[in-house]
Formats: sequence, C-alpha cells, structure tokens
Amino acid sequence: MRTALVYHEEMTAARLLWDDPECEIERPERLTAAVERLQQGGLEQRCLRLAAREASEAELGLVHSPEYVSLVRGTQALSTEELQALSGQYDAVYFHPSTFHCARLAAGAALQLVDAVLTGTAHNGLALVRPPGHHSQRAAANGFCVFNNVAIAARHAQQRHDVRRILIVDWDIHHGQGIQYIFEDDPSVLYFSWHRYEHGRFWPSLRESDADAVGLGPGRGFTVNLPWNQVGMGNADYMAAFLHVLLPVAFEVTAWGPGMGWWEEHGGGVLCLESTPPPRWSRTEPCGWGALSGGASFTPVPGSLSPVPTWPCLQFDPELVLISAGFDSAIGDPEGQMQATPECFAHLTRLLQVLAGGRLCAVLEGGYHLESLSQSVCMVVKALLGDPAPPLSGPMVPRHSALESIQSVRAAQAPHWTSLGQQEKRPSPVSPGGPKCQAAEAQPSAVLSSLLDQLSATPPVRTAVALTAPAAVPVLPPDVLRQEGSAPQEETQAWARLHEALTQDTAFAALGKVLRLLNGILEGQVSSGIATTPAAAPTLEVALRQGLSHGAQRVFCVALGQLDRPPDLADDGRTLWLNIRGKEAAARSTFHMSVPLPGTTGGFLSCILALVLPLAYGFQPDLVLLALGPAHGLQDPQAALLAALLRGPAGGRVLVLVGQGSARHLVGVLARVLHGEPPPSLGPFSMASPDDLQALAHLRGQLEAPWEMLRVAAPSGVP
Ligand code: X5A
Ligand code: ZN
Repeated sequence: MRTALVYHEEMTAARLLWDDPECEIERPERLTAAVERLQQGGLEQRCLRLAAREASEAELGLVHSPEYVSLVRGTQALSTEELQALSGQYDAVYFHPSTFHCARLAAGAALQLVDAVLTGTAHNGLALVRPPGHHSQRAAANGFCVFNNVAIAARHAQQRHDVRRILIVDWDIHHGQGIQYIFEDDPSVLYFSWHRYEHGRFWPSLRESDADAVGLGPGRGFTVNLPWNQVGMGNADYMAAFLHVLLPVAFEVTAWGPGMGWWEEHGGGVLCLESTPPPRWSRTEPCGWGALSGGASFTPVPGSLSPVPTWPCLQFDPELVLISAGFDSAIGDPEGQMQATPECFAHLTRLLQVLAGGRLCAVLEGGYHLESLSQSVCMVVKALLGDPAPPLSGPMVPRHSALESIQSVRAAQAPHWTSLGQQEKRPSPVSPGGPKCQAAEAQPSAVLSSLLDQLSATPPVRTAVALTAPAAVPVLPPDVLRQEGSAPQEETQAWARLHEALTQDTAFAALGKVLRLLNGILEGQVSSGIATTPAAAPTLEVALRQGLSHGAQRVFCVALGQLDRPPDLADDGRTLWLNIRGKEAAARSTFHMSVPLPGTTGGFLSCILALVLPLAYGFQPDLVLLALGPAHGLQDPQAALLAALLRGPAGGRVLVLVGQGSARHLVGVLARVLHGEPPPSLGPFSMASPDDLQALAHLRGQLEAPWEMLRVAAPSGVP
C-alpha cells in the first residue's frame, strides 16, 4: 500500500493577529503537532512524502467566483486593522497576510493528493492542511475556511481524471454546509456529513443541516445529513452510523449517475436519457422485489419511456472517496465534546477502504485538541498504510439519541435508497430525550495516554499463508509469509485425538500448520493468516479451542457452509458462533446463531453490514476465525469483502480456514485483502431479495436486545 502524505510547512504561517476567542483554536501548532507525531511514530517515513503546491486561480475557480478569489488575493496587502475589518464580514473567519498563500497550498495539497491517487502514484493518502475548507462557499469564507479544498478536489477529479461518481465523507464534527451547497443538486457527488446539531442550537445552526435535507432536484438523496442531537457520541455511535447509514448508501450510490443510465420521471414512466447500462432503480419509488421480476431483461433505449421499476442490478464501485477529515469529532475536542477515541478513525478508514478500489483521499479539516488530533491522524495513516487497527475501547452500545438520529436519517433517505427502504415499523419513543444510563464519560487525558503505546505495537508479520498442497501455490503479494513449519508433533497429536478425521495424513499435516499459524497470531508475531485444510470442521473446532485456551478472551467464529458448532462447546459467552449457510435464520442462544446464505449479492452485503459487523463490533473479540467449509457458496469477491471487513473488530487478528475444494485462486484473493489490499469489485449485483431481508429482520428482532449494535432505531417506549 503506497500512502501519500501531502504537506507544506508554509501552511503554518497564517495565524490570528488579534483577540478572538472563537477563532483562536485554529492555530499553526495543529499541523506541527500532527506531523511531529507522525514522525515519532515512524509513520511519516513509511509514506510517500509530497510537498504541497499552490492551486492555480483557475483551479480555485472550479468552485469559487472570480470576485471572491480576487478579494482573498487582495488580503495579502492589507494592514492588520483592514484584515480584522474584512474578517468581521464573515462568520468565524480570520485573515492573515499569508492566508491567500496558505489557502492556495491547502487546496493545492488536496489536488496533489487526488492526482497521486488517480494516476496510480499512490493508492491512498492524507493531506495535512490549513486553513480547512468544508465551510467555505462559492463567494464566502466561513468557519475558519477560505477555499473549499475537498470540493475543489472533487471537481478536479471529475474534470481532469474522468472520474464521475465521488463519495465525500465528512466526519468533521461541524456540518460542511459549504460542500453541501456546492453539490446539493448534483447526483455525481454524494455528500455524507454527521455533525453536532443539538436540534439546531449548535453552530452553524442551519435548518439545512438536519436529516430531512436530502439534496435538490436530480441531487435528491445525494446529500445525507446525520445530525447528532446530544454531545458525548462515541465509538459505538460512529460505527453504527457507518454500518447502518453511510455504507448501505455508499454501496448503492454507484448504482447510477451520469453515464450510467440517466432517468427522469414523466407521468407514469421514466425517460431514459442516456443508455449506458445498467440503469438504476426509480429514484422516487424504490420498488419491491416482486415488481422487478419482469424487469430484468429490459434494455434501455435513449429517449424511450419505460415503466417504473426498471432493473434489479446495481453496479458496485464508486470511483473515488474523499474524506473531509476533521478530528474535532474525537475525544477531548473543545468544539465537538464527543467521546470517540483515536482508534475509531482507523476503523472508519478501514470501512471506507473497501469502496472505490481503495482510492481514498483524506484531507484535514478541523481538530483542535492537539493530542487527540495527532493521535487520530496517526490512526488514519496507519489504516491507510494497511496496519491492523487497534480494537475499539469502551462499551459498544449506541446511545439512545444516536439511534434516534440514525432512525430519522434512514427514514428521510428511504425514498431515495433501496437499501434503506425497509423501515422498521415501530412507534417513536414517547419523549424525545431521556437516554438510558450510559457508561461513565471517559477522561480524555487517560484515554489518550494509554493509547500511545498501541501506536507502535504491530506484529512483525502482517500476513502468513499455510498451505496443505504445495503444488497449489496461489499468486501472493511479495511480503506475505509462506509458512512451512508446523507446531510440535506432540501438540498436534494431542489435538488430533479430538477427531478421527484429523489423524489422516494430510489433515494431520494441515492441523500442525494451522496450530503453528494460530500460535503466531496469539503470540503477536503474525497479524493474520490463511490455512487450507481437508478437514475444515474439526480443524475449526481445534483452532477455536486452542484460541480460547491460549490467551483469547473472546473468539468470533464465522462459519460458512456445512460447519456446525461443536455441540459440547460451552455457551459461556466466550465464543460467538455465526453460521452462514443454507438453513433458516435462527438464534439458538445469544452466542449461537445462523442465517441462510443470501441469494443475492445485495443480500450478502446487507448481511455483512446489518448483521456480521454489528455483532463483531458488539462482541469485541480478540480473535476472529473465518471458515469457508464445504458448499460455502461464496464468490471470490464476496469472500474477499467479508475477510477485509473482518480485519476490523479484533485488532486485525484473523485466521481464515479454507476447506479443500475451494479454488487456490481464492487463497490468493484472501491473502491480498488480509494484507491490506482493497477487495475486488463485486461487479453489477442484485439488491437483497425479500427472503434475504426477511431473514435479517427476523434475527435483528431476536437479537437486538443483547446486541445493541444491531439496532437501526431507538427502542420504543420510555427509554
Ligand atoms: C473547520 C472547522 C469550525 C468553525 C467553528 C466556529 N470549523 N465556531 O472545524
Ligand atoms: Zn469542524
């Protein structure tokens, strides 16, 4: 993974020259602290360092009016008094004689980053910039922002690199209303923002920051606002927002857009304006599965009317993801007053890395607590470099208020997104406030100091592969370790006694290798591994028992295909067993459940986002076992996506067991994603079928009391 780091020291030149309590937090030390911490952590050295260039005035003109650009240019020659007077004309802005230069470097850094990623010089990257950008508008500075760095980068990517569909994820704690205004009627850019809102009381206190602002005209559904109505949101709330709002939409966004079939409603039908298939669903009325059965063979003809609905296929693959990466959403920040810890940003990054072939460009926005900011920046860079993300700390229980927000944005977006269309029918709570007892607030200083050591604790080997049949060697990335050795004979023999099948020659040999690999993972020498075995079920059982007896407190087992949970395994809360296979959806206990293998790729995606990952993050395992047993039924890209996302919950400790009969190609694909490469595209896919959704809804109903990460709405009744 080559990660670009774009920076220029001269961006520290601008600073506040007079007294202004609102603006004083935006200071040069924000950049120097973050860069220093990256150097201390040895992370800067691992990146491709690029010096920021200035954006040209033509490039600024992609977003800003010429008059506004000249006005900012003119500030270079103003006296302090004149600068202060001009600053007063905007909301929460200060100008300095070097502001124009810094702001051009900030926009230019975002452009450099996008150029590096879209030309293949880098896979992903981060631009550390100031001033920030997301509040700035076509002809106005706002909220410390002068030029809209991310918006300019998005337009540039579209015009210079022929990228069409762009996802902008704004995890800064303020609403980037500037980005929203610039793209509000444009369906080629999907803008997601969460922000401290407090029912409109928090700056910038705009009506259009609420969840019901969804975009205008053809851009309806392409603005996704998630307002937080209380402070104190933490890791569970942020993860829930990504799993239950952003990612379902992000996977679906790619379904259409300019160049992919462009539709307009006319009376009783839709008019196809462009013909490049696959066309999209009707935008105003996402349809049920039943209505689609006849539509699959429909071929769009430009200028022709077709009945709504049209086509059940969706095309996975956004082309670029831009992150408005503000860290005032992290613990300790005076603006956000939130509780998310720095490693949460590694997990958010990890989730986004499965989109757009990993083409991820993060551009700094806010973040005013220097320690929290620096650590969060390090976490994002670690994730971009492919390092495992430290496990999330704290209770993984979303707050009542967070669930209310998630519920309201899902409801507001349901008309525009098929995957959010299935609203749970439940009464809203009687009183809007009154969250139930939450965990005590974490102390920022304690959290931040204990996290420091984790920055360097990364196993020396990231990925190892242990194969039974040496002839079937897949193509592997160069630094994936080929593990030839086995556990000591006695250890293997002791475990092999458990099952007749394990005493067979090849199964026994495979078991020895699996144990060796697993011990490497448990002892912290190896992060993740893949092993093949002719006896998947008993080998999985041994791996589980060995994990539990050698240091793992909790093990999450995801078993695909014919792999039953060992009946005599203690149901003591240390193992969470999820079977994904042909039979019906059932929760046998809080820690033992099964769901049918979805019949569609859309259903499989929903299964991962709505079930597997909420369970995994809620359980907080220290080891994940993913087993692909007989008749697992997964296509390579599906297996790769699952494995990539399962790197998150247990600090990257994943052991994948692949039963014999799976193509060796699969082993190569899995090794690459465990190693940090983005999973291959899912290709065009069908949305979840009613059966798929039914199974998920059934399980959610049974399980959301113990597993609160499954919730997509606040529990009804008085909380
Ligand atoms: C980029 C950013 C915040 C402005 C706050 C004004 N701006 N009270 O975080
Ligand atoms: Zn901010």
